[in-house]
Amino acid sequence: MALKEIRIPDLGSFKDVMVIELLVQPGDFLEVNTPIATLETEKATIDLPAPSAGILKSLHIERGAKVNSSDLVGMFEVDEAAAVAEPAVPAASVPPVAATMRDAPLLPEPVTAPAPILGAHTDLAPIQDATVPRVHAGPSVRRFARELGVDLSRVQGSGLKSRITHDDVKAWVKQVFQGGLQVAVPALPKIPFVDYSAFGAIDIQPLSRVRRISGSRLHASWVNIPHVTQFDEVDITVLETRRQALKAETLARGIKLTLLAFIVVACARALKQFPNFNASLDETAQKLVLKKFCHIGFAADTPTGLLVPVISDADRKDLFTIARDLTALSERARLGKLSGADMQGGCFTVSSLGGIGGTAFTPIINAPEVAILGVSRSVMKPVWQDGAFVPRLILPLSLSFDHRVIDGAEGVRFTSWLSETLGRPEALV
Ligand code: CAO
Repeated sequence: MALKEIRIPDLGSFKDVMVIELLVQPGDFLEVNTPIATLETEKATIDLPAPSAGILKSLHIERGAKVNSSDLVGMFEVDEAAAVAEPAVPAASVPPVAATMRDAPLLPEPVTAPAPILGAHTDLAPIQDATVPRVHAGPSVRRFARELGVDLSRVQGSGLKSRITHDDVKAWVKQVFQGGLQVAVPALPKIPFVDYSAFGAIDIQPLSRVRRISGSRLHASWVNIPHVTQFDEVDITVLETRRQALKAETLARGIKLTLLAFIVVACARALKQFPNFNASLDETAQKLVLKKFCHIGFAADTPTGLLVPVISDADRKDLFTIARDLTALSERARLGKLSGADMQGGCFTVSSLGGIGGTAFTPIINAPEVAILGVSRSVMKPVWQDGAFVPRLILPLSLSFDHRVIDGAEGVRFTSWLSETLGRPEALV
């Protein structure tokens, strides 16, 4: 047995190279090429391999230390007889560390370049290119992860500068085996609860069931769907004149002909023209589900909270049938008498706040639908026509859509088409 020094190999022009991970400890038996530590320059990370087999007696470097060529790494005990009998590595096959580092690609930020390790397996699964630039781990950690089939992009690094260490990989695997690992989704920051009773009198009310359910659905839609809202204005002067003219007659038939009925008819036709608006995104299969039916939901403000009853087959019903459905469903919603079936299968939603007020708003998509039309209060506005300002009744529209499915151009084509259609109400009656 002989005590031998392990020293940092020639690092070429690299100075003060950081030790980012220690992979062994005194007392460990090292095979030839066992990685002892991972070093990092601004260009690459590389493992420092054991020059021959033996027992590590002492370590003279620590994590975070800066090292240079020929610095003492540690002492290890070598069985010289065995080493002579079985020369582990032909000296010529050991590249100087500096050469490997020079070969590493020059990339911004601390980047891990896969460096060759002597004796490394050649039958390992290739590293997924897409994950390489994103994870920070030394070559031996990468090799270890590949041997275990661990996707390093899912492992949280606890090492220096968030490097992934061997222990992180082991802990991840352990978690998987214990069944405690959920898909790593970055948690949303929590809003801290403030106890307002410390500042004055308060009242506490439990959330209604409807509010709890709609709240979590709205939240899911808001955080999962990239919303875009397109605003537009529609001249409904002619439509409103027509509606007023029909009102008495329809009332006599027990039908309340509201503006919303015209809008639902126009939307049903728009969905035929723009089938992407009558779709749902199957994210898992990366497919679009296009519906050949047309059920339109409308937001109803009820004492217990927001409900969305659905008018089935709106594309096959005339204006008056839709007006009747709207009245009946709104009434049932307010009385809390909607059945589950009354609120299912919607393809598109209209949210009208026009009876209350407002100039515009950004409605949240009723997922898994891909678009929702917000309607605000119509107002008389001066519009420039044929060389003069004329009073016109203008209805503001706010169309929110899922940008993964619908592009901005298609969004504005949809609102323009709606605008034109509502401007010519004869076609809707
Ligand atoms: N501009 C101006 N006035 C309007 C209007 C508009 N866009 N829409 C309705 N009005 C006025 C009309 O004067 C109407 O009366 P007439 O039809 O007799 O003229 C009056 O408001 C009442 O309308 P309504 O509310 O009875 O009927 P509706 O069809 O417009 O709406 C319903 C029905 C159920 C959609 C509505 O009552 C409702 O609940 N709206 C709230 C929706 C909501 O909360 N959306 C937000 C969801 S996201 O938080």
